[in-house]
Amino acid sequence: MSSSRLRHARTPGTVLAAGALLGTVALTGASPVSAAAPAAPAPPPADCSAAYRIEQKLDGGTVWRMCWRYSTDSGLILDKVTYQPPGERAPIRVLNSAKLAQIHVPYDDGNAEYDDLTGAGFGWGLQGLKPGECPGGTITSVKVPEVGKVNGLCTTTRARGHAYRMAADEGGKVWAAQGKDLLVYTVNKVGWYEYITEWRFSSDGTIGANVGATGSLSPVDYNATDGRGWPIGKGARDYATSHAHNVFWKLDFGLDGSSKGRIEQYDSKVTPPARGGSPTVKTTRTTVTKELAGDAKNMRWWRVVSETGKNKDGHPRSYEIVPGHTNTYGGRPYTRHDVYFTQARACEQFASNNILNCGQGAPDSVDKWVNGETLKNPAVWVNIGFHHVARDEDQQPMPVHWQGFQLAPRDVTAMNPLTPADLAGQNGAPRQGS
Ligand SMILES: [Cu+2]
Repeated sequence: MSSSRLRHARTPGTVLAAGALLGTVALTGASPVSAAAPAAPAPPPADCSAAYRIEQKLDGGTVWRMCWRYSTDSGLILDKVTYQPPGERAPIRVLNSAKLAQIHVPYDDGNAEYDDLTGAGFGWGLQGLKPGECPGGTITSVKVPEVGKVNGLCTTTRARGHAYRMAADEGGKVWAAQGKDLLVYTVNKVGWYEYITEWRFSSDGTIGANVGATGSLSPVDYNATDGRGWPIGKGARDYATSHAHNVFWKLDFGLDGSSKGRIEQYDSKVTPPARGGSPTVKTTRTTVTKELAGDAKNMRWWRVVSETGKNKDGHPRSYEIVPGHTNTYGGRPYTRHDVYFTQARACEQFASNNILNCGQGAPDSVDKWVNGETLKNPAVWVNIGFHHVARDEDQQPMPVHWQGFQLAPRDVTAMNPLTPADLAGQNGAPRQGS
């Protein structure tokens, strides 16, 4: 944002914070009927002490478990994320680790460019939250090096509307359920901007990762009379400089407890009818065997497939990457692509301005790490960009602008994990006629 922005020495390494015990959040409202499950053995506790454990039972009986930690380089980090839908005897590991991997903010006039995580003090800017900012939830104290304890981690639940609805063919019965999400979030202030880092875990197995930008426009960037900004004050005055927020996340999948995974890319080609008739669509699967810088495209998607775990239908478990709206920023090699799959290396943690030591002369951005290695333990990098052309409404404070993506379960369970007991037999082609 400006040279007056907080600058900190590069401080690699992660510091565990001491926090208050996180209780599970009380649930209100009726839960839908869940599929009858045999009495399951008590799951092993997550591999972290109680102070860093998050566990939440949601509608239908789905339980999410994870460990959290806090780093002044990355902010909030979630580890050992497991999903246990009703009917599963044990938690299913989804992610070994998930976190932000950079927020790159270049201004349109070329006069400023920031790496908010590793170059502008994101992690030190953790904000304290009042109970009203974490409705119905628990605020946990986070120890931030050089800053002290901050009541900065919110864990709560939020209604998301219908989980499903289905009317019976006859008899008027309706199966319907209302869903609830577990939300885990922090707010970090960088200069005048404030970023809400939000993780959302749904009872149907979906994970949402979003960053919400709010706070204030940079007060030193109101000089865009060169056509690269927007007038925010009265008349033709106070042109706020346009800029981009390129947000990167890094995901280390651990499906069914293994960091080995296979990446698949799917593309569908639509052929309009030559004469009469109907359009047809052909979908092809490409296994991504080597590191890839991938570009989002209409009717293209990727999934991370477990090499070990299968659901009860015998299908390999996987998670699909579902990007939200993005402005792909062509200005830097690392912002040019929407997703990167790299063979995991411990020193490769930030999409740009990587502050860890990968050896003498080693490149420090994710695009360079895509160099032909065979993908066996893929690290998944998601880049969602927002080109911010300011508007009058951005004062004051700036309304929250969200950008992010989802991870959707694909064959993790053999059926809808929330299937009511009386529909549990409807797996596969339905019975025809009567
Ligand atoms: Cu902005």
